[in-house]
Amino acid sequence: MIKRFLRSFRNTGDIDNGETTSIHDFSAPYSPDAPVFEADFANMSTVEQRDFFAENGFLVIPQAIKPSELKKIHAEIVSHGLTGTTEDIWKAPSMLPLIENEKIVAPLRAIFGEEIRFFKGAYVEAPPQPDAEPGRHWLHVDYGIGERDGDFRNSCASWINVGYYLTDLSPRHAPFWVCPGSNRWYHFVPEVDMEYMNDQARMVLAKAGDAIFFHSLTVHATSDNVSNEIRQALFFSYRPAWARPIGPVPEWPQEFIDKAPPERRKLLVGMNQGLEYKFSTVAGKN
Ligand SMILES: O=C(O)CCC(=O)C(=O)O
Repeated sequence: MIKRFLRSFRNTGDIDNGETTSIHDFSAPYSPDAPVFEADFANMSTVEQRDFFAENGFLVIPQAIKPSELKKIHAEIVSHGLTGTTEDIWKAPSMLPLIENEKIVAPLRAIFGEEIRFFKGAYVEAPPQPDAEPGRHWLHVDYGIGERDGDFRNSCASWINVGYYLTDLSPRHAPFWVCPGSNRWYHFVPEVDMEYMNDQARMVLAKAGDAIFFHSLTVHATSDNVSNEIRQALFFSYRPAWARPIGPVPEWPQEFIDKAPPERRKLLVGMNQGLEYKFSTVAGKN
């Protein structure tokens, strides 16, 4: 199984020949009363959110999307035919303001400083498999995924995935799993088997409209959706502006930038720029 995992991530074919697979083919059974991580996320100040994230490598932002906006997003997913896993999401207008959503941008700036960039957005749905037993997928970190295929977007020195959950998670609705504090463990290499950390993994049961931040070096996993409903989520990726990727990445189309309001535009420019850029902000503000 480890060989299959490595091959799927590395995509080199040099480990052995044969069928390709993905991290989603692995499923470690878990009991519905497996440990759930809970904290008073609703009452954290921005500084407390920053400190919680530094300590644990993840953070929940309750109600990052208002119920009225969530309703619109669900309707547009249907009317614009979003399905499976896709980055072709901007035809649905309700997706656009999520980029500069103050509920997530304020804690992102507390964590990374004023100058942040938005570099990727994707819609991901997990179809229902009500007859299956719940299973957690492979523990992994997001740093560097795609690099071997020439997609350098995940290779920034430091970045955060913001999962916007559009469905209530439960032990049967593909809960998010995380190893709290794994962002501060420096001994593992990305893309290797991390299943020995199994006993440290905790479920996080976001509600529809909540966001979960997870750092590119935080060990985490998704899981099977054994409910009767589709599990829908959006993953939006942000980095500090200084942390440019190690290879060339596409810029956002000029038209996309030109049409954006000022708050969004700031987040979309200079995808290939990094430390050489002259930043206007002062570090260590908080
Ligand atoms: O589906 C989820 O909750 C987490 C997704 C995930 O593991 C990832 O984006 O790397």
